[in-house]
Amino acid sequence: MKIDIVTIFPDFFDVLEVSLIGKALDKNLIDISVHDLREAASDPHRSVDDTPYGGGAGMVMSPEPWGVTLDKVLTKDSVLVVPSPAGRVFTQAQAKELAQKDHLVFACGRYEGIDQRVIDHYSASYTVLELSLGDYVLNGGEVAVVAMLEATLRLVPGVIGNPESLTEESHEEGLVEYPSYTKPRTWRGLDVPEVLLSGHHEQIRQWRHEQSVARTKRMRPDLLPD
Ligand code: JFE
Repeated sequence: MKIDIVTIFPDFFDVLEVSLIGKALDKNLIDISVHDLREAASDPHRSVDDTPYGGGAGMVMSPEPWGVTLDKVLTKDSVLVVPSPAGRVFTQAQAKELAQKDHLVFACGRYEGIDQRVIDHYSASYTVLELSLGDYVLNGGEVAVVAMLEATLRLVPGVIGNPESLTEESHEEGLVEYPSYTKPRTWRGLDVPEVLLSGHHEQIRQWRHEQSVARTKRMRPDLLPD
């Protein structure tokens, strides 16, 4: 999979060189290029923003540097992902879809966001996904892209060390995870639930499912059907 990221903070993506994604890069399973939007700025000050038409606080990212950069990076099979607090919420289902693509391009906005015509222009020729990480406001798209990439790339075959942990996750789809325990058997007076020490695999499977359902009801009732 090829990934291009456009940002005014290229250093932000140094974090992708560590852990799981770093190893996938070493194995050439994925190829990530980070592009500095300011290289497409035409003035000596390399400005990429301007005041908003209609007034209001803050600045808006100018369309021209985006046009210059995206025209170079996009190819016929690209999917353009634009993080935005106004986008659809990014989900595990979205991560699974993105993991199937050959080419992802991420456009990281800053300030109050990108001139809407950039999204409108590329939507005529490409799949453009405006995606939110959740219902809170970040200062820009970079943190959202790191999270979306981690969620997506761990689903690309070969990226994750133990693919069994992926199939196990999918068994309990629509529910939150059951609680996990490791040694020691007693810690600060708290015992590991007896059933997990029993060796009765069917009972363990059933207990974990019950825990998932109870936790989902308590923590994430929005995930359960009414
Ligand atoms: C950008 C900003 C105030 C945007 C009207 C680009 N889930 C999520 N939260 N925040 C973002 C995503 C996000 C994504 C891209 C971004 C925030 N900002 C800051 C500030 C209003 C904004 O949009 C700029």
